[in-house]
Amino acid sequence: MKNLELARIFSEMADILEIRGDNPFKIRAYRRAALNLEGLSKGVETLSRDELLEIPGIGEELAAKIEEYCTTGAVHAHEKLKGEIPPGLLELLAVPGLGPKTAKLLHEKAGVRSLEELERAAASGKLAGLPGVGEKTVENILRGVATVRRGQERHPLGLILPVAAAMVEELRKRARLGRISLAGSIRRWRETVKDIDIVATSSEPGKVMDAFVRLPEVTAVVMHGPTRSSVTIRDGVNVDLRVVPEESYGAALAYLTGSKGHNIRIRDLAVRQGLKVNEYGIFREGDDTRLGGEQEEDVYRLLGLPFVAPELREDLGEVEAALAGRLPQLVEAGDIRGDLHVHSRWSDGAHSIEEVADAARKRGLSYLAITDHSQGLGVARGLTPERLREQRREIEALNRKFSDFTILHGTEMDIRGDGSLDFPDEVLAELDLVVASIHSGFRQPQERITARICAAMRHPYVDIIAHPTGRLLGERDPYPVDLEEVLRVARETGTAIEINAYPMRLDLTDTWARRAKELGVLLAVNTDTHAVGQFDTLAYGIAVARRGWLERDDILNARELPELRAWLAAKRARKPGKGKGR
Ligand code: DGT
Ligand code: CA
Ligand code: ZN
Repeated sequence: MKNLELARIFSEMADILEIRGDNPFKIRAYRRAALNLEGLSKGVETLSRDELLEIPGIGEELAAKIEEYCTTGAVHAHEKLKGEIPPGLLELLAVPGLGPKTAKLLHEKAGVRSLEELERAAASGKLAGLPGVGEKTVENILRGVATVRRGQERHPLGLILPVAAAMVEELRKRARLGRISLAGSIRRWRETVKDIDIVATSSEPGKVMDAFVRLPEVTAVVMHGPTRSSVTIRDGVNVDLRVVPEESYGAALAYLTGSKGHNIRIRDLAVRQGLKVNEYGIFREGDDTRLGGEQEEDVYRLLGLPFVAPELREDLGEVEAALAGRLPQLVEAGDIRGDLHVHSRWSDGAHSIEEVADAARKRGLSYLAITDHSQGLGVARGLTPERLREQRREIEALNRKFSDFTILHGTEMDIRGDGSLDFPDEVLAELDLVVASIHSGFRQPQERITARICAAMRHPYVDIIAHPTGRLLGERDPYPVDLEEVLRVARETGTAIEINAYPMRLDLTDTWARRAKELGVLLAVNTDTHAVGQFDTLAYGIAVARRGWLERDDILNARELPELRAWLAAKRARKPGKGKGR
């Protein structure tokens, strides 16, 4: 499917011609051709010369360029044009409000050849005074450059998914939609995403496009086409929407969900079976008979594969596993029975134990562990052994009130800087469950931090290691820790490792979760809730587990309470260094 690639080439040619101040008719012709290629429902590579000429805006000259691209993979005139301007000049066009005319001016009058030079020139006052460039324009340029920079970064899924879901909901209200879904890395639940991809069906694609570019979140319209549009929302995040025919929806959803690597594997597999899979459907090679594509399941079924969950589609062995009938039965949010890392007002949480328990019960959980911070963590109002005993009495009283819910009494015990534990054994012995984690000494060398965590795991009372790398996405790098060694000792000591569901943490990562399973280490998916709304972040932790190929049996808190209690009792009874990890 070469339509979009060609559209990009033609629109880039128009940009370059405009920067050079070329013939406006020629420029408009390229833009028009690009737009029409975007909206085309058939691949240009399948069209004859006569059929190409039927596309609005495509004459002999452009048709020849299309054919040239289909056979050689490049358009000579495009390559030639690109060679005639400084390569950095095109990236200026990504700045909102900065068109080819201004780019030309900036280049000729201020010698600007790249985004970086633009920023420097604007900041140094070099731009003010250029014809038509006032103080306001300079301000806008600087703000625009910052937006582009941010747009080039990846964004934590936890910040983007809620916005994306809200846009989908709003669009549903404002336009007549058939089916609609998020696609791309968001649908695969990658921990960070570059942009938001949406695919939909509608009998009125034009009206959907109009509604889309007018959504309240939109700060700039990058492209407004008949079936595809692209906008920028706050922080420079890009949102792409495609409306496809009903019969292509499943194929388009599969294509746009990706990943690119997964798509390539699927396409190769199809070719070997005499089939063709693209964003329009699944076809028989040769006579192009349509075999399916309305449902995403069609893609996999027609290749003889079981459905592959979006979270697995990273070309990390899922195609081989599907072929061999060995895909994992992935854990689901509904499998989780309880949460083993929860804070209350007793330390740094916002709600009482009762409020927290009510919220958990309303979400269908049957138990939770209150794990407030330990005494050493003054900033988080950590509990002394005396306060911990008081807390136990409150929990016992609450448990007497419930018939269908149980509160376990735990702690999130600090592993101190010197590797010692924050509570003595006799205090830990009174608790149902001990979560241990690091809150200080992040700058210690890797051996030291690894040794602290491993020493804690060798302690018979420690059940779970929480947020094992301490990272905060986009804010704080992980502390140096040898996770392979941590997992090895977790296996040896039968300690569970946490997948922290808080979307800015999400440590363990998906790849390490998968490694943990490989090594036979049990995982716990916990929300680390500090306010009751945070229970809803469980989905992010489950996504990490699923991306790590985990099944229900790999998750400690997917067990019913009696099995969990049995596991906890067995953990305490273990002789150090003996036995199986799970
Ligand atoms: P991101 O946006 O970097 O977080 O990750 P994705 O996977 O959402 O990537 P994106 O937005 O560039 O593209 C969305 C999907 O479109 C991608 O997952 C697969 C499909 N796609 C994009 N480019 C290609 C391509 O060149 N070949 C194939 N086969 N698929 C592609
Ligand atoms: Ca994307
Ligand atoms: Zn915590």
